[in-house]
Amino acid sequence: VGLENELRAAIEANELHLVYQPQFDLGTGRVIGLEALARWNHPRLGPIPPEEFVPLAESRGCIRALTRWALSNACQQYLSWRDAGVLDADVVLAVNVSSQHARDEDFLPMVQQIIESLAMPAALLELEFTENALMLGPNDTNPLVEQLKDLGVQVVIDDFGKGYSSLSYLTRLPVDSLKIDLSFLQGVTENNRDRAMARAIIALGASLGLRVVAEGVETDDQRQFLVENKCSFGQGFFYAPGLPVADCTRLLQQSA
Ligand code: G
Ligand code: G
Ligand code: MN
Ligand code: NA
Repeated sequence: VGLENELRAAIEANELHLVYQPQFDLGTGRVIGLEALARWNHPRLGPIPPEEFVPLAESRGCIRALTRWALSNACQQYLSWRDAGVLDADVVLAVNVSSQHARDEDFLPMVQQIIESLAMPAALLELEFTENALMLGPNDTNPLVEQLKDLGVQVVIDDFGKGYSSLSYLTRLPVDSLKIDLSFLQGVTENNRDRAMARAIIALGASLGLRVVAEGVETDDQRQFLVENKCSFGQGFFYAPGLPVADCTRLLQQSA
């Protein structure tokens, strides 16, 4: 009767759903991406946050089921938006991936099977990993990144700056983009140190040729700071939180 059994059943019963947080070009306001975020509305307990049910799935052996569900669901929704003509051709779909999959031999074939069976354009799919997941030892990077690149999908480092890994691994990982952890943006309009740190991370990503996305853009001042410092992309409550499908459709129609 534990929550873990309920989670497995909930995945099968479609009790979970995805919301989509749009990512924007901070200069033009154009939508450039959509990040799928899982939600569980428990019939008795109410909403259970992913910070609770993702670790539960990880410890109870149902993380593959959760990831398979999230990835295929998100791709299907993305393709239906494309078919409806509400997405520009270069809008990407971002899906969060548990760090457990960084060492999971079944993960790569699972991704391949899902994108092939749904005819999802691989280049428009971004998989987000935390930096700790991609770092094996001080000198070893995860071969999964190369394998995913060979499949044609984009690999993104999520929550960048929050982990414990050394910066040198970044130069060895063929990732496509960095998402700056939202903690770095929090103080940029008040505090010189936070500003210096945020600028350094943006410059680091840019100098490595990576696409840099700021997370947690909550104010127009933060947006302006980013634009002035050449961070072109961001997401956050200033624009929109994770939106249910109907609300996201409306936003996409309005910005099309
Ligand atoms: O959406 P929210 O800010 O509540 O997300 C909280 C955390 O849960 C974030 O770290 C996010 O990456 C993670 N998360 C959300 N959806 C998924 C998912 O489908 N799979 C995994 N592995 N993590 C997710
Ligand atoms: O770890 P990841 O980046 O995947 O987590 C995304 C989480 O960040 C989502 O749960 C979302 O609710 C949250 N989030 C998105 N935008 C903002 C924001 O502007 N401010 C804050 N505090 N949280 C945000
Ligand atoms: Mn994320
Ligand atoms: Na993040």
